[in-house]
Amino acid sequence: MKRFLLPLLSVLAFGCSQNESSTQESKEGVPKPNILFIMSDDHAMKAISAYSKELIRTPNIDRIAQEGALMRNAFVTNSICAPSRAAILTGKYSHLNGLRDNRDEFDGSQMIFPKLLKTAGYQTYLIGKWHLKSKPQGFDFWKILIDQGEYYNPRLVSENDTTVVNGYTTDVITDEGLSVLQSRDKSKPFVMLLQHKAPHRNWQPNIKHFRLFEEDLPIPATLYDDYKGRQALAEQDQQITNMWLSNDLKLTPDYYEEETGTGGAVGPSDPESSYAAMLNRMTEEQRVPWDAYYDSVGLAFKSANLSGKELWNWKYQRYIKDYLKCIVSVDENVGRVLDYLEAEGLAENTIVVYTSDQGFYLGEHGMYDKRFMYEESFRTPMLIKYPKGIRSETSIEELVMNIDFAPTFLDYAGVEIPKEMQGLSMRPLFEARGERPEWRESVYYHYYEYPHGWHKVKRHYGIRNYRYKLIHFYHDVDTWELYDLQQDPQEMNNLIDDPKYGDVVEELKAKLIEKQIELNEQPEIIDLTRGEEFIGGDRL
Ligand code: SGN
Ligand code: CA
Repeated sequence: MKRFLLPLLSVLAFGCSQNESSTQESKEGVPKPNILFIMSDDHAMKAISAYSKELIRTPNIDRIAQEGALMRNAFVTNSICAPSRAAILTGKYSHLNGLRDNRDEFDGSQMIFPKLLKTAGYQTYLIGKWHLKSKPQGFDFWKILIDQGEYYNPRLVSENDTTVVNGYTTDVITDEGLSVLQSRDKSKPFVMLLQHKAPHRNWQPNIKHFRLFEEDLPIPATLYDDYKGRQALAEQDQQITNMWLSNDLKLTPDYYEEETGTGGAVGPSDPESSYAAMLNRMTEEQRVPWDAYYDSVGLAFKSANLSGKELWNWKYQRYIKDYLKCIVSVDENVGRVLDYLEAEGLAENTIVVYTSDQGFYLGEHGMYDKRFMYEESFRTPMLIKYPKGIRSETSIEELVMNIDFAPTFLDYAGVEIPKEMQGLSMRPLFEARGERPEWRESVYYHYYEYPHGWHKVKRHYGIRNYRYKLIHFYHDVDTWELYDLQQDPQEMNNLIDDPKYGDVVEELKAKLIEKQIELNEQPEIIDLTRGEEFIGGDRL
């Protein structure tokens, strides 16, 4: 794959502001940009109004696209938390950075972009969710949640101590980030990873947002999908019907006879105790309004006495409303950070990214969670602004990936992109005028967390180009799926056995092998004709 070497001075075309406080300059005399990488957890594109106005308004997140670029086709390499974070840091796929699923521990000794920026004179900061198990390396300062973290009064760990900070986590993480920026060494450029817990399961909103979204929200067209022709989809355990009344939907046992779902857990689980423990974390001041609100929800639920499809719809509405309320808080806090950059005169020379570790199902195919290579979780939101280098209201259609962040940041910082990075700098896409630069024509995907992970999503890998998607599910199944995304954007019709598409399948299988070879996915042990025997990239 071609890497783009850019005329470094082209950034000058956008002019330089006088009031920048980063004095460190690249060799060419251009001030190195600051980098503020804001990532939330499980934020679906459909829940950002720059992409879709169907569910929510996110004016602050949208500002990033208005003042910069909206990436319309952004994908992850492996749609789950820790693997996605490792891919972003290293610019490499899971099979090369060694972190395939949430059970793995990140090898922190390897090359990651913050380390390279640190060597180039940057101050490097990490605040918020980390989830990589090993201690962060390459940061001048870090303060992180433990594992998934808590929504209220989170424990925050730094090099020297662990503290419990009172407040709502999205606010707390932002407060921490802003206070670090305020006390930074102003003679150096900075890179900060500001990583929210929200809107991850179990979607606990901030008290001040309880009363939002009182009206019911639209039901997705594929909520009642029958999974015909898609075996792996039929065998997953991440259906909204299987959510817990307690820990997901926030009813105390006073309001129901018995739990109605599996929650997608592997092995024994006790959602009622988890919910009780979560409530016990709260202060009296938080708990009183919490109980008042969710008791009213519980009472209404009890008197409605729902079952079947009505119960299903009720679960969907409960879920989506809490999820969106969590996003309102993320959006407000993105606004605080953007305002801070402006007030400090930093906005001009700071690259600001908003993204998520992956997409999420908001009822599509009847599901929540992520993991599948279907569009809703394979895609991720990506908005990038950099007034000096990216024009406002830019819309990019090329297939970009989360492994492209690292090379992009290095490129803008004037740091050489290591050959081992598999992503591409997105800078040529931003600087293109008229003719489009050469770019990848397809994206490769590989998911591994089965059978040991939550939600029973089978292992699979596949390839997607602008028109088609080919997926192979393996391990205890051996099934292939083909989608024509132009005809069937919701991926309801698996065309793998349709003779009309025989040539397309053959061509995509060849491209898939080509991709695996190009990405060093141990092609010599990948046998595409067999499922159970497949061991490429599998350590188990
Ligand atoms: C938790 C969730 C799962 C979720 C995983 C991974 N269960 O285990 O639903 O898939 O995290 O999420 S919960 O009941 O504990 O919330 S990830 O974003 O970290 O990959
Ligand atoms: Ca996640």
